[in-house]
Amino acid sequence: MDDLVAQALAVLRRNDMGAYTRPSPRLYPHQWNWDSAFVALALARVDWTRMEREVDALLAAQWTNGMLPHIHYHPDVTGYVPGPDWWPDVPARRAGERTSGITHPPVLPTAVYRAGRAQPDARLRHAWWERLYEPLRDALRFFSRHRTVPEAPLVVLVHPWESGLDNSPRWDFAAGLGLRPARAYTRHDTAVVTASERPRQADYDLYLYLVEVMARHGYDLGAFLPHTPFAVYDALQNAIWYRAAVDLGRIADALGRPRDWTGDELRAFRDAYHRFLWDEASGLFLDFDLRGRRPVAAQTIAGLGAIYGGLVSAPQAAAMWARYERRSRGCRALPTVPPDQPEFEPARYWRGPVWVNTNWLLARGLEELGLRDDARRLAGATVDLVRRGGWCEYFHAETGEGIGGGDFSWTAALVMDLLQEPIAPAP
Ligand code: 9WN
Repeated sequence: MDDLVAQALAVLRRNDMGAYTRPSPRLYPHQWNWDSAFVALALARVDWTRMEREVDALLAAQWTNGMLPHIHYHPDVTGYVPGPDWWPDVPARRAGERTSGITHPPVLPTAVYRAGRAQPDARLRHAWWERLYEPLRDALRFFSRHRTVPEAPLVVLVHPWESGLDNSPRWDFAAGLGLRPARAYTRHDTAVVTASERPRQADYDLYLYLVEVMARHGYDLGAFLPHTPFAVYDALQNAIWYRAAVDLGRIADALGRPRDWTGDELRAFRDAYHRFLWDEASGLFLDFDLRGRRPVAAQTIAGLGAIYGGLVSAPQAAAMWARYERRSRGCRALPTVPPDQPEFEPARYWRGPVWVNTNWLLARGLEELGLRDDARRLAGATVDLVRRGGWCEYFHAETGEGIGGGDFSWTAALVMDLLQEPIAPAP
């Protein structure tokens, strides 16, 4: 086994909580949704049984309406804010499960598709896909049925944490409103990581304010929409949803089931994605603020999400990619915010640093579109960054120094994936 793969696996083993892999030892002790999806990808090739357990633990948090929460709390672990007491009365399918009341980018169906492909025994693969098909379908359907408004099939993001890119400059329009939760709280994150690399106080105040609004209205979009300042078509969340629906369709084909989203439905989604989100001036897709009825001006890596989603042609993807890369000169590949943006901060969380998961999404997206040279370059740069900077949560956009939480699971998992399923050279 490649030395780096062995080291990555050791990180995952150190974070193994039995049924799930915590994202990082001190910062994130519970199970997070898209983190576990990334971890499953890596485990599929080295420990199929443990991988199945990881996915089962995540699905055990599923709600009656299909939603897969962003956090599945471990009942015996404390020290994360907000804990489950901030999310009362969650309608989990399995009584007694403690979860958050929002969801996360739906990477899981795609991870299950890719993990299944890595299983050489077709009988095992099919049986596993068969067992997971309905919970995964319900998790995606939740977005279509409970997170849309009549004007479009696009899904509505209701909390910055749901985007996975918590303090992205895209959410500054809401963080600037000065909203605060009624309940007092003490942050846990800044006791572990230096405050200058984490979200600001105003961001946290918004996060917890929104938690209270949602909990008060039974976590139901229809009920809280008039009361929230935050309802957005997120360009990345929507791209991830689309990719997941396509990949679930591939699983359905393999199982001989009818597809749950027809070609016409997916086309309508794609049209709406372009109509609402494309920004010719920046060559990126921008988010759309549903309350303010306007595009969110901030330009970030989320605007390239369509490359992962397969929502653009190869020439459009190549042009978007080349432009973002050009704008990012002087940075490691690929900063989460281009350095020409006024909000760029090279060491602060999702406001500039390089993250392995956003690089992975783009590398795999470029690969699928046939842009293999670009995909290989990005994958190579990502592995090098980690080889030099360590198994960190994110990397300083200019120096490449590893920062944030240490022993970070998806950094390990996705480097493993890139090394174990390398992108083939262009023909
Ligand atoms: C809030 C676990 C999660 C990731 C997110 C990342 C961060 C949590 C936090 O950590 O969010 O959900 O406490 O900051 O932003 O993408 O899933 O790794």
